Amino acid sequence: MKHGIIVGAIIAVVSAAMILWMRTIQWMPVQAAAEARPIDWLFGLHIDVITFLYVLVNGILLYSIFVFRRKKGEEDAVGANLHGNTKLEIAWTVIPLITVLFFAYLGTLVLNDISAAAADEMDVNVRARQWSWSFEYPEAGVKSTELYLPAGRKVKLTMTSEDVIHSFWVPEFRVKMDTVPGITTTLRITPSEEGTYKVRCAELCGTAHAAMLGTIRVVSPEEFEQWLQGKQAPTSPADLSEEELVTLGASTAEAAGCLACHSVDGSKSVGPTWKGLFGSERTLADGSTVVADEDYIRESILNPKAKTVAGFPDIMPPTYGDTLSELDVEALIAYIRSLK
Ligand code: HEC
Ligand SMILES: [Cu+2]
Repeated sequence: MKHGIIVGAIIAVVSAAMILWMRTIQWMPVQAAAEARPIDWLFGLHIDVITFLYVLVNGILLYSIFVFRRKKGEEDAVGANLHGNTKLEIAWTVIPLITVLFFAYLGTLVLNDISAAAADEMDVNVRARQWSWSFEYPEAGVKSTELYLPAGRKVKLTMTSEDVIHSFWVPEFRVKMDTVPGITTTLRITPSEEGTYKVRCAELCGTAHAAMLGTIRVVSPEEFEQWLQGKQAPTSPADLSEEELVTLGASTAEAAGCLACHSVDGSKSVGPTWKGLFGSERTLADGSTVVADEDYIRESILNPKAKTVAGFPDIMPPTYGDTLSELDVEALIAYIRSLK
């Protein structure tokens, strides 16, 4: 009994001190979304409980090691033989069970809170692929490789993947959601701090997984509107000059993720460089050769399985026929043609 009171008092004092100390530690990056607050609150509560448990286990352990150690003259003594303690076992089963269930309940409340819909939320579609992100604002008809978001407005991200499972993760927003081929998943974010952040792929997805970063810019609502208007692309094909087509092709190549695998400066990458590609003679995997004219490049984009360049793996995504418009393809060809 005496020991129980002493060790109980030590644990109470030390765990209170450690919990206060732990609360001064900044574990997380800045909170840049409204969703970060309830998540961090719950995380902090976990840390409090974990700290208490750590002190409880180690406090009793250290107290026993020092207070009940073998003393001089006790060399031949034999310790008492104990056969379990039913009350103790019930206590250390029931108390943790209640604690865990309580945290599950809190977790459900927080999850419901952060995934709730808002009346004025903005829709953004997210596509992940090896190894890039692209974003589409369906109401405005705008596509982008950078995710621009107005501060203070809830966005609903509807996500999918074109190849393997990826995961959309922005540490500053705290939230994370897998993108899965064949189905759509949703995630809601209410950015609160203007600034630039990175979306990181959090699901190992192949060679360039670690480089699968996308830029997120949280800006004021006015700046967002301006950006959106500036991005509104021409929808009618063919009435662009060659120069405008090349510029559009360069941004399409970025937006469609081509540049994750193709360089434009002659350097080696996952796929062949585009520099000097147009008009050159290509050797294919089966040993035959073909001249890289417009039709060959169009086929390479829309049906990459048809011909494979010698020395490269046949891994170019076969989905561009579904996602690129005719204008996109024309612009890409013009861009590749311009890279002499
Ligand atoms: C995941 C990597 C990857 C992505 C993304 C990718 N490609 Fe490719 N691409 C390749 C590889 C690898 C080859 C060579 C093997 C083959 O021919 O299939 C290739 C071949 C090509 C060729 C033929 C090149 C040559 O040297 O003859 C063209 C043209 C091309 N890609 C255009 C594109 C365009 C345009 C996009 C974006 C819309 C794109 N690729 C996206 C990997 C990729
Ligand atoms: Cu990925």
